[in-house]
Amino acid sequence: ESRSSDSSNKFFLTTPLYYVNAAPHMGSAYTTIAADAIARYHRLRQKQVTFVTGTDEHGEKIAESARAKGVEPQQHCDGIVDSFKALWEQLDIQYDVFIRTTEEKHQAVVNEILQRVDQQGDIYRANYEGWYCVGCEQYKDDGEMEANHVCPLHKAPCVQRKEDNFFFRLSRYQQQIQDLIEKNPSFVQPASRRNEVLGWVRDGLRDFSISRAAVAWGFPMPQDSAQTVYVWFDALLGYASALLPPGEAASSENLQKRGWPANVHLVGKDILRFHAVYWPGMLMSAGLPLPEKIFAHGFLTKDGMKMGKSLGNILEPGPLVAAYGHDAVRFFFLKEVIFGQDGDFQEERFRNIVNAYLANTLGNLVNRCLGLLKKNCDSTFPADAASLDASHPLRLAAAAEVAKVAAAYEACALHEAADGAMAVAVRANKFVDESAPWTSFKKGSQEDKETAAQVLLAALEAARIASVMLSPITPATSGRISAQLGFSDEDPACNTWEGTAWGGIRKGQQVPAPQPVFARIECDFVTAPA
Ligand code: MET
Repeated sequence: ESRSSDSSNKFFLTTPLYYVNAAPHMGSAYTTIAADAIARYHRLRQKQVTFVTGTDEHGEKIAESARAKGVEPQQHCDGIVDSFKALWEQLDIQYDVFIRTTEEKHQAVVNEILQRVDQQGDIYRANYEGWYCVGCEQYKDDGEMEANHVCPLHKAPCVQRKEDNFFFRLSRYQQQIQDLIEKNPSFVQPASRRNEVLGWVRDGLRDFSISRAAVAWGFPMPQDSAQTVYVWFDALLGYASALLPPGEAASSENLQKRGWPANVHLVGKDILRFHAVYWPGMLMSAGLPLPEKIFAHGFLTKDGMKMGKSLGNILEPGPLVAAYGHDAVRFFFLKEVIFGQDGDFQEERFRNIVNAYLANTLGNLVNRCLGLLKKNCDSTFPADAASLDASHPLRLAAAAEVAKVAAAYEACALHEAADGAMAVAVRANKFVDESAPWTSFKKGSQEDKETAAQVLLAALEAARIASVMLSPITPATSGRISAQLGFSDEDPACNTWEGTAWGGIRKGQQVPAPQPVFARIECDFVTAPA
C-alpha cells in the first residue's frame, strides 16, 4: 500500500463523524477546533486543504435517542445535524465538506467497499455471542469490562447478545497491521497512544462482526438485507464518501485525485482502536491507500472532575462561546491543554488565561504601540521593517519562534504553536518597556525620536508576526490586528505563512484610528461552580 509523502501539496484531514444521539458536547467542539486550527495552518502554507467533518447517523444508539423523543430516526438526525452546523459556525470552523452517513452517495460507497472486501474473501457468516455496549457500539472482551460486565467508559452494564452475523476477517491482516504500526512511529500519535495500540495488536487481532440482525436503523447488508451494516464499518467509510461526488466509484485512483489518503485523522482516545486497527485492516482489504497519521487527543474535565449528566457538571459549548466569543474558547483549549493529553476547564482560570495573553500581552502590545504611533508619527510607519538591523533582538526572536511554531503545527503540537507565538509578543513588550519610546518622544533629540519610532516599528512588526502565527487559533483577533496595522484582508503579509518572515510593514504604511483588538473579559460567569 502506498503512503502519502510530505512533498505533496495537498492536505486532507478529518474529525470523527460525530454521533447524533445528542447535541454536540464540548469534547466534539474541542476536536473540531483543533482540526480547524490545523487546517488553517496548512492553508497558510498554501496547501490544497480538504477538511472533512460530519455526522455518524446510524446504529442502535441513535435509533434509541429518536425513539425516546418519539420521532423518526431521520427527523431526529436532521435536527441534531442542524445543531452541529450551528455550533461550527459559532466557532468559526472552516470545514470544506460536511458528510452525513445517511447520504445516498455514502450508501453507494459502503456497498461498493463491502463487495470488494467480500471478493477478497474477507467476509464470512458466523454466530457470535458476547457482551455489547450500546454507548460504544462495540462488543467487549472480558478484559475490557469492569465487574458485572460494566463498560468502563459508559459506566453502564453491557448486554449479552447472540447473533448470526457477517464478520470481517481482520485476523488476516494481523502481520500487516503490526508492521504498519511498528515500522511507522508516527502512524499513531502521541507516543503513549501508540504503545497502547501496539499492545492491542500484539495481543492478537480477532475478526469483528460487521452486521447487525437486531438493528433496523442502518444500511441493509447487500449480502443479506435482513441485516444492517455495523455502524462503525459504515461510518469510517464516510471519510471516503466525503471526497466523492455522487456516482463516482471509490477506486484508489478517484480518491487519490481528490486528496486521499488522510494526512491526519484526528480522534479522541476513546475511538482509537477503530481508527488505528480496524480502519487500516478495512483499507488493506479494499485495496485503498492508508492514512499517514492517526492523532488521538485526550479527554476534558471540568473543575478537575469527569463531566456527566448525573454530576450535573456538563460544560456546554454553545453558551461558553456566546459569552466569551470563539477566539477566547479556541485559544484557551488549544494553548492550555497539551494536545494529546487530558485537560481541564475551570472558568476563572479560563478567564485569567485569556485576559493575560489575548487582552494584556498581545492586545496591549498592539494598542499601546499604535497609540504612540498615532501621537508621534502621524499614524504612519517611518521605515520598512526590513530596514531594521538583521541582528535586531526582535528580529532574531521572531525568526527563532517562527521555525519552532511551524514545526509545532506540523506535529499537531498546537499548545506549543500558541506558546511560540505568544513568546514573540512577550519579548516585544519587554523590548518596548526597556526602550521606553514615550520618554524619547517627549524630551529626546531628533535622533532619539527616530530611534523611538523604530522601536514602535520593530514592536509592531513582531506583533504582526505573532498574530499571523496565532491566526489558525484566533482568526478573528488576528484579523483585527492585521486591519489595525493597516493591511488589507488579502495581503500575503497577513494571510500566508511566508508573511511570518520579517519585513511585512512598509515605510509610509498608514494605520487606522486605534481600537482595542481584544476586549478584556469582564462579563458574568456562565458555568456553575464546582
Ligand atoms: N461516531 C463516532 C463517534 O462520535 C465517530 C465515527 S468516526 C468515523 O465517536
